[in-house]
Amino acid sequence: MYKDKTAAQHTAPMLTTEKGYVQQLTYAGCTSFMRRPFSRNLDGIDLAITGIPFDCATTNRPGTRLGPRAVREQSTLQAHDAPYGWAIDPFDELRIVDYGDCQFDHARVNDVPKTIQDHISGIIQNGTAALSIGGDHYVTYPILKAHAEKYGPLSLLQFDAHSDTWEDTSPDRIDHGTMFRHAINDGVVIAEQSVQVGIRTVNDDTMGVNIIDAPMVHRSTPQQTASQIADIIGNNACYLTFDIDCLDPAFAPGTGTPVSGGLSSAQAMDILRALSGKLNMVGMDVVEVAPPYDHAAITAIAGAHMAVELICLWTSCRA
Ligand SMILES: [Mn+2]
Repeated sequence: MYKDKTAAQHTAPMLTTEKGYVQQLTYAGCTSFMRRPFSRNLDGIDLAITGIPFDCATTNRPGTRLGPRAVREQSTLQAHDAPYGWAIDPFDELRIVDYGDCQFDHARVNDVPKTIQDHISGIIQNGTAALSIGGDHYVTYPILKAHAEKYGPLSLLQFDAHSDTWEDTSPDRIDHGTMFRHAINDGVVIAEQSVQVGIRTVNDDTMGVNIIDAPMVHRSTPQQTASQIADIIGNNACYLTFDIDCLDPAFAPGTGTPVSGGLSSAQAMDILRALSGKLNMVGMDVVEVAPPYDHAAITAIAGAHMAVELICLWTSCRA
């Protein structure tokens, strides 16, 4: 429901970094994430949303370079009211901006990982947290490195159909199916204190990561899954990555490598809500939304919702 605002508040919505909701027509305006102001001034900012429009590490269908723009657009559907199902309201309680996208030279692919890492380091160095919107899942690797530099070795909480720890011939390869193998070998991620949720593809070498696969999720209540996750991660600094292909293709068809048998949006949201206040979350992302294969923006809507859920979870976990 629209909150009643004065004409002045309606006409100058992008010019403030104050707390609270920004009122614009759902179908109009330039679409920042959740109508947050675009800003690169992070003084006093709690959370910055940033897009990482890179999809050159994709093994199957490309297109996630268009993900940040699509997720921003669909987030306007939620930009008027408090998120449902949470006791807290990040958009009313915190200062949150849209930091815009990571800029890189598309023709110098080998330079992109370092550019992404520096981009994220620049956001988080002075106490602002980052939520990144992909991009293919490779982007999480340099983002993890930036967070590990600040917080030390991380627990990875990964919602995904795929482990992304497959064999690789070299740590220099830029591949969205092998980067967590390298992150574990680098010491960026602690395998034993990490957990992958929703897995439904074969990889015999788990690298020691805990796996709650999709059938296990379906046989459990969301509260049981959440308490397993919380037990594994404990109080370690935790980075949450949400590959939209964790959701079943019925809920997220617009992605590079969809796999049947996945979670529903409702299951994922229930698990995230059941984790409220239970993690030491330091950063987060939503990746692999690929608009070229989407229908009626189903996947971008799911991506925007998951991003808001992650923000709520992160807020609930702040000391
Ligand atoms: Mn995946």
